[in-house]
Amino acid sequence: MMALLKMFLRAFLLLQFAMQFLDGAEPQNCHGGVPGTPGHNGLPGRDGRDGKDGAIGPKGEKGEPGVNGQGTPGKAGPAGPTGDKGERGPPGQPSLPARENIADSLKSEIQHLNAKISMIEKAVSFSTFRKVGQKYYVTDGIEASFDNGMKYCKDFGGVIVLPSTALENQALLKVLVSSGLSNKKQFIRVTDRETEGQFVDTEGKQLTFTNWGPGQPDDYKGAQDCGTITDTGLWDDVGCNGQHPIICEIEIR
Ligand SMILES: [Ca+2]
Repeated sequence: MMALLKMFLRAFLLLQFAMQFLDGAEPQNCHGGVPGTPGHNGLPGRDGRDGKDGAIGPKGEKGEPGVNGQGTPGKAGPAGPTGDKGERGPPGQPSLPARENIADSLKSEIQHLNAKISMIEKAVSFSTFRKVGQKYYVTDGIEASFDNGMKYCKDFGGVIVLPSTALENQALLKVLVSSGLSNKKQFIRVTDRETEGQFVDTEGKQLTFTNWGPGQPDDYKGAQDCGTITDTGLWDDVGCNGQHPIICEIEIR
């Protein structure tokens, strides 16, 4: 039995040797042992380096226009209508120069008021006075010639009275009556000494109002160049050197 097994084994080895020889393989070392079973596959190697950039590809197709794209701003449109005026803002603080101006203005106003008070004090110092608009008609019943009457009134900052409206003429008549001098004609500031028949005021200005009585001015006896007012309110020309009560008008500004 053992002999049979040895023979079988020897035959097997011979057969394998012959097959290797026939396959062209190098003859194994006669002294080598039986080849082992093939090993397992090894692990995958590392990734290689990146390759070079490839060639530029063909140009892509033109894209479609965007939907919400915003263009460049257009030109400014015309100005709109003017808005409503806003409410008045609170008053600002005046600047220093403005405050100085206000101070100067107040100073000037005080001086003006002082002068005005002084004029009023003079006006009301007369026994008869009446406020007519911006003027005071005043009298103490002093009688004088036309020229002296002018000087007298000037001392009080005034002139001989001259009504320039029917209303003022009426006011003057009231003074004439209340002063108790209605039985006498009072001088009014009109004269025709420069040009006979042309009555003007003492500054040579044309009269804007006259109230001559019937037939007046008549230049009676060629010696009547100054005007007076009678107790009816009508005017009459008389001699300038006659003595007549003087009523002054003092303008308060
Ligand atoms: Ca006359």
